[in-house]
Amino acid sequence: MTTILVTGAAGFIGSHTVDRLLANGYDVVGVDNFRSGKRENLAAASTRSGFRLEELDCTDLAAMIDVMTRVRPEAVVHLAALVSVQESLNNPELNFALNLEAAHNIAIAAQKAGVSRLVFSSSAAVYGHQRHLPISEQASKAPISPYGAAKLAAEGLLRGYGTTYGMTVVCLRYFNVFGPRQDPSSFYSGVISIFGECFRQGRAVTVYGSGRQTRDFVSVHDVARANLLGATGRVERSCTQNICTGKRTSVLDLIVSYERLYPDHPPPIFAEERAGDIMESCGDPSRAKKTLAFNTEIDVGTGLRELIRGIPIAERSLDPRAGLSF
Ligand code: UD2
Repeated sequence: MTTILVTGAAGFIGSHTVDRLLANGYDVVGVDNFRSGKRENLAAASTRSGFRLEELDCTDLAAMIDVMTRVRPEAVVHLAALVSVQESLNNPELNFALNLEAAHNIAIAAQKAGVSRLVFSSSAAVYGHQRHLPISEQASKAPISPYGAAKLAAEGLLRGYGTTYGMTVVCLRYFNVFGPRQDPSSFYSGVISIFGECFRQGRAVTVYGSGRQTRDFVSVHDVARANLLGATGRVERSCTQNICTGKRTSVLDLIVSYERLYPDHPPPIFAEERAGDIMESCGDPSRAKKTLAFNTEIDVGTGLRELIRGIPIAERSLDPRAGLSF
């Protein structure tokens, strides 16, 4: 049986990735230290015989070497991270430890265990401000936050280690991921999860800046499928690609969508633009289509309906459809 090790397994993207891998017949060892991950995210996975959890911290190199050499997975999907641009500005040391040092540890441990494939959760934040949209992978990389800088540095580190040690490294630059299980509870949470909570509770949302800033919102179900393809698909050599829809949605567009469902909601409050905030973000998805045969299947409207009205799309998106190499 093929085993995949997933770090950050109890997190938002991690837990969907675990579910997806299990649904496609893989055994999964999940690693999480529960700093931001939640046990309830693994409720379904924990009932499956093919799943095991190791409560460990990726910043602990010895622990990573130990778990990798015990498990000897065919592939590793490294998702453990500090996920908030704002938190990286407030705590750059923690950002360095979780987003760069941990990546180094994972690569070293994976190499010692003879892992042949490593998938890395990079981010659109590596691009910083861009004039030309959609953003292709060749665009200049000019991060404007410690978060984006660490993700870019980790990509370089992992690609270099991959070449040195003969490991295929697949870097996936996620754009703005949203969907069920995204934690809405802090200032550091993703905008869709925060807005959803405010609208449900009848509280006004806060818009930072004009609200005309745009994002390429990609469903977590699609991202989990991209991770599956990155870990198990036919990939010839190390590669880096955007995981995005190619469509732009502004913060104000999001509010309009929510207001249709909650017509009597109080109007938004406008506040100062946030430091490190990118104005326009929209990715070019064509390379992922070529290298991973990956296309998004869920648009932002469908994803929002799932969140707001509880119309499930998870089951449909869990249908195994990937051309797998193991
Ligand atoms: C997201 C991801 C980050 C990274 C990046 C890639 C999260 C928490 N962060 O950062 O990990 O992958 O995308 O591009 O998912 N906003 C409001 N009101 C609110 C909250 C946010 O107006 O209550 C605005 C915010 O100022 C920004 C936009 O919404 O312009 C998106 O903010 P975000 O925190 O959801 O995500 P971002 O793009 O900073």
